[in-house]
Formats: sequence, C-alpha cells, structure tokens
Amino acid sequence: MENNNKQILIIGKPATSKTTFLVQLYSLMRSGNGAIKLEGLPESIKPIEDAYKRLRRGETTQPTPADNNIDLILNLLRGEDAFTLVCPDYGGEQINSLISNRIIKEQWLKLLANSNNWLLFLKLHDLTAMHDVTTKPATESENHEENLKTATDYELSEAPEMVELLQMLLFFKACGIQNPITHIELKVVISRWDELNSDISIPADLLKQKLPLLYEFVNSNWGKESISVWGLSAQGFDLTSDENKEKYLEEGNEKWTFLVRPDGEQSSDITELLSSLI
Ligand SMILES: Nc1nc2c(ncn2[C@@H]2O[C@H](COP(=O)(O)OP(=O)(O)OP(=O)(O)O)[C@@H](O)[C@H]2O)c(=O)[nH]1
Ligand SMILES: [Mg+2]
Repeated sequence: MENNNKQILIIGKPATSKTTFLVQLYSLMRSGNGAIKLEGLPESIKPIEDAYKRLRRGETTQPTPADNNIDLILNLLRGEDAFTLVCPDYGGEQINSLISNRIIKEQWLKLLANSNNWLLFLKLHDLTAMHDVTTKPATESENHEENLKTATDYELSEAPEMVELLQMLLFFKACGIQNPITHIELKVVISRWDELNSDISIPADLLKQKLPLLYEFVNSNWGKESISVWGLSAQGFDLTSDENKEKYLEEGNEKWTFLVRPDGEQSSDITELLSSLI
C-alpha cells in the first residue's frame, strides 16, 4: 500500500458551492457510502467546521471570508489504495479580484504549482439566456430593453471572464497552449444543478448552450482525455423550507447530494469527482 499526496484545486467565484461541496464530500466519505472513504478522522476540519455544523442542522453555509486560505487535509482510501487529499477552501472573492486586478497572490502560485487537478465551479442557474436575433425578431422579446441589458452583461462578463481566468492560471503555471493540454486534468463543474430549469441533461451540452465561448476554449485547448463537464448539486435542493431542513436533520446532510456525470447519468457518489486522482 503506498501513500501519496494529491491536491485538487477548486476554482470558483463566490456562491458557486465550493464550501458546500467540501462539506458534503467530507460527510459522504465519513459515512463510508462513497467509493472513496476516510481513513480515520482528520486532526482538524477547521476550514469547513462551521459550514459542516450548519449543514448538519439543515442550515446553508455562509460565504467564506475573502482572505481565508486554509487547506483541508484528509487521509483517504479507495479500495487498497491510500492517499492524502489536500484541498484548500478560500473565499471566492479572491477569484473576482484575480480577474479584475490581474495580480496573483503568492499563495495562489503555490496552489497552482501543487495541483494538476482543477475543478472549475460555475453556476449557470442565474444567467439569463440571450435573446437570439438570428431565430427571433428582437421585438418578440418579452421585455426587449431588459433582455438587451442582460444579454450585454452576460456576453461581456461570464464567458470571457472565465476564459481570461483560465488563461491567467495557465500562464502562472507556465503551461503553454501550443499543444493540447494533457498534464492538467480539468473538470468543469456546473454547480447548484437542482436550481437549473433546463431540459438538457448532458452537462457539456448545457455549457455549450449557455457559455459557448468557454465551451470552445476548453475543448480546443485541452486534450480530449483531460477535459470533462459535470453537473453537481452539493446541497440537493434548497434549504429554505422547514420540510427540506427536516430531511437533512432526519436522514443526514450527505444523503441528498448528487452528481451528473458527463453522459447525463446521475450518481449519489460525489467522490467520483476525485476518481482521476488515483
Ligand atoms: N439549491 C442549492 N443551493 C446551493 C447549492 N450549493 C450551494 N447553494 C447555496 O449557495 C450558497 C453558497 O454556497 P457556498 O458553498 O457557501 O459557496 P462558496 O463557493 O463556498 O462561496 P464563497 O465562500 O463566498 O466563495 C449556499 O449558502 C447555499 O444557499 C446547491 O447544490 N443547491
Ligand atoms: Mg465558501
């Protein structure tokens, strides 16, 4: 049995479910119901302690303070294989400031140097689809002025920002894009999946529809084997109603979390997102 360190880097703006995912991942591995399990309890779960207690009570997490950068370190087992997972949790505001200031902090250089497994967390449920003037006249739009504004915000911000962010991270990792990238495994994770109102079940198709620029960028720069698009509902459903809170209290917080695999199949084992680590 060999032991080695694996580091995943979750990259995500505020409220993309980073902390909720870590808590649910920890809880599932602790329950022994995922393919990857905890090997003994960790010395500390400080980075997620408060969020863990909240979700156990059926309450949602709170935003991670912008200057927090603490690693969650877990000893894990998959079958006979043992490994140590190092996973930082940080305030998503750090990503916003990286995008707007283009200045990277030293901590981030270390994070990038230490990880070849990136999970890019995106939330798409609160993006409004653009009014497509190639198929519908502009006047058909229900609220023309409002849609124009949303379309502009949408087009100029989310997709190009994400592309710029990835370009910056690749630059700081000294990774060129002359050849398809194969040594950094990128999983694009569409989080808060339960909040999406979409008939599309294949995560990559949804990404293509909502953020075509980002879709093209990752597919043209990453090798086929090294890029995949997943859906994730770390929380499972919203926790505003007493009825849903009750479900958390009675059956456990980790019971409701689910993944949507690249082929559209759902799985309750969110440790699958780590499967390429070992
Ligand atoms: N319905 C639903 N809501 C979710 C889900 N995941 C997160 N949320 C909600 O989104 C909020 C933000 O989630 P967090 O996990 O704290 O997000 P974060 O990426 O850690 O955010 P920062 O710490 O601010 O960077 C939570 O408080 C929940 O209200 C989900 O899977 N489904
Ligand atoms: Mg957080």
